Amino acid sequence: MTTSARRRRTGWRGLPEPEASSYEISIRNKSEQDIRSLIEMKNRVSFSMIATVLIFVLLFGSTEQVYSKAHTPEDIYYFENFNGFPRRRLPGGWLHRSTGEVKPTIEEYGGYGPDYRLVSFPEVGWEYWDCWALRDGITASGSYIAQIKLNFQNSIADRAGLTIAWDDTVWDRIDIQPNVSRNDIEFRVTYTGSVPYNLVIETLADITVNAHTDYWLKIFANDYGPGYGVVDVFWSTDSITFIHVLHVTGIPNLTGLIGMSTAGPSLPHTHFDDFLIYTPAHPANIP
Ligand SMILES: [Ca+2]
Repeated sequence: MTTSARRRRTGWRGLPEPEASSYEISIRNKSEQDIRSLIEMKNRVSFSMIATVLIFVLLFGSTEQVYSKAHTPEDIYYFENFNGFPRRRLPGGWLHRSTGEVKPTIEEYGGYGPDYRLVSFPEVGWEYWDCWALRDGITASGSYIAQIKLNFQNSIADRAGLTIAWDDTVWDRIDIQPNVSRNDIEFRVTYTGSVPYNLVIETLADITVNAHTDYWLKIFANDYGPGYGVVDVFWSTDSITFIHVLHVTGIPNLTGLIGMSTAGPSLPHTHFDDFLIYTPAHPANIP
């Protein structure tokens, strides 16, 4: 756990409590709204659980007291807009990995100054130089959410998206990457361990992927034991309304680092921004 990853006590819906800094509050509110909208979208929190929590609230007066009495583990909540990193370099605190010589760097796009900074992965044609930038120090496991904003700068190219469950010793991973030429989201498991598994990828919706268009890719991960991981993949054009695109079961492992990546014979020049990891102390809040 690094210092930049913030641990917080939870509110009654498993969302992070406010902090003093207005800068962080503005970011937090955006993400909280985002998380809340998705949680509401899935809407599988049982009424009985809500009723139980409300009873506790009434009994003890505040959620802070409820959870401090119960010694509940804290959330991990991490949001990164990359605005604080210097240009032309890899962002600090991120692991860079590539099967070739691809280097993502911080760039400014659409204007000048920190507000326009993002992570840019370069275009590489016909080399199979897959590339990853992984947030170091946050090993997600159990139930968690990850989200990235991405914008393809090439219309004829391959894949860019999220990578989860990264094992840095063997590069085992799950790459969840929209393909800008094929108009779909590819879900690829690279696993060298001994756990038997039966991966089933169910496509629930068709999508269109255009270049020079902002998209948000979000995943819900739920680990029901070795070989029984489940990931649901969502896609949005406005960060508010998400389409449920993939339901994947039989995943061997969901524990590991999370980051962004490009892949394929033709690596797309891709802009990534607004990266989010959220692991709630109360996984029941994640459907
Ligand atoms: Ca940014």
